[in-house]
Amino acid sequence: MNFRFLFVLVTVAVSLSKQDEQEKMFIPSLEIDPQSARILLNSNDFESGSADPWYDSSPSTVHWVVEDFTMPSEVNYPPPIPSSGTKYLRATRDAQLSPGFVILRTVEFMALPGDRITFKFWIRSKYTFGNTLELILAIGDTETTLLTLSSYSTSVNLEWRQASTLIPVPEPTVLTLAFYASCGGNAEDAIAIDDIVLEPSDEITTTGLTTVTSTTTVKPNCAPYFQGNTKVPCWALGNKCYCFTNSNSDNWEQADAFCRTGNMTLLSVETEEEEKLIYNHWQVHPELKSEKYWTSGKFPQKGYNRTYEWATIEPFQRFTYTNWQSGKPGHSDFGYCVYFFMDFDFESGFYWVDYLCNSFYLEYICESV
Ligand SMILES: [Ca+2]
Ligand SMILES: [Ca+2]
Repeated sequence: MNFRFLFVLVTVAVSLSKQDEQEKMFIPSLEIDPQSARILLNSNDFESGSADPWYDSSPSTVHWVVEDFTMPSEVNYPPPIPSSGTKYLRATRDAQLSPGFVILRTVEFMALPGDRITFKFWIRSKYTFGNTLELILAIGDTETTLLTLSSYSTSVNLEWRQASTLIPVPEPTVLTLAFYASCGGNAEDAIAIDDIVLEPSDEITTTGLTTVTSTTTVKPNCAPYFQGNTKVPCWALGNKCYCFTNSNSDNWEQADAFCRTGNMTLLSVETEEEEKLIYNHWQVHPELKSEKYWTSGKFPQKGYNRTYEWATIEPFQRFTYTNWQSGKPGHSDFGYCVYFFMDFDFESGFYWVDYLCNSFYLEYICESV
């Protein structure tokens, strides 16, 4: 059912801080309560021509405008073809292509633990990093940056990309989301957004507001965060739960111990299918900021015919599938562990590297047992 037409509702003021004075004129005239606003955020592909429930609150001459691919405002540099439909939001400049700051906001809505925001974006600039695009979470006057996508701003970016992030709230919270962007004054400079979707966690439904989706795959029990730690988000992929650290930088022993505190173990890559699942997931989650993650792979201290094994639950299993970097492993000695490398530029893909277990500065992935 499309709930967008419930927009007729209701009351509740959108709060404005003084510095938002300039933006007042752009606040939508229909104001709604946070519970109803949540449903409006389910999905917007902009094909209706309306930006609701998102609204432009840009302080400069650049504004978010719904554009049709068949009638681009800047004909010399049209966006890449949308994967579906023809409309999207574009940071649209005046006839002189004056640069400026652009803001796209939601009304206040009720976010629930496990909520995820996913969207497509295209950002391009004459000079690398010339344009910026960030997704911001605002609770009252406190703002947190959820995603920074400015690194995709290059002259050669001709792709719609997908980004996705959890909304890190430990309990139901009224908040707003905003895209902050700056668009330069060169002809090549462009920013566009499409298909913004708010997905609730599978485990959480709001009575009377959300329809429960039925699913044929059996999903593992997977909380949105590792032990409630909002810095370690988790996802159900295939039939396992995986949690990714983002700022721990522990050595292998510490990483192994960390996962075990949540009744998990470090990642074991038993099949190519599992490996691709992890890599594909990592690719569309730019908030996962590391290229190197410890796995449970380790060279044993004792035993006959020693070889690398997955050090999870004893008896440890030898590798049956491998994806070593060319020339690796360089060491077959106790004291070496295995990290999973995924290339930020997506050029060299992903592979495994043997590395001193007592090295720091690596992140890691925990896997359900
Ligand atoms: Ca669209
Ligand atoms: Ca596994």
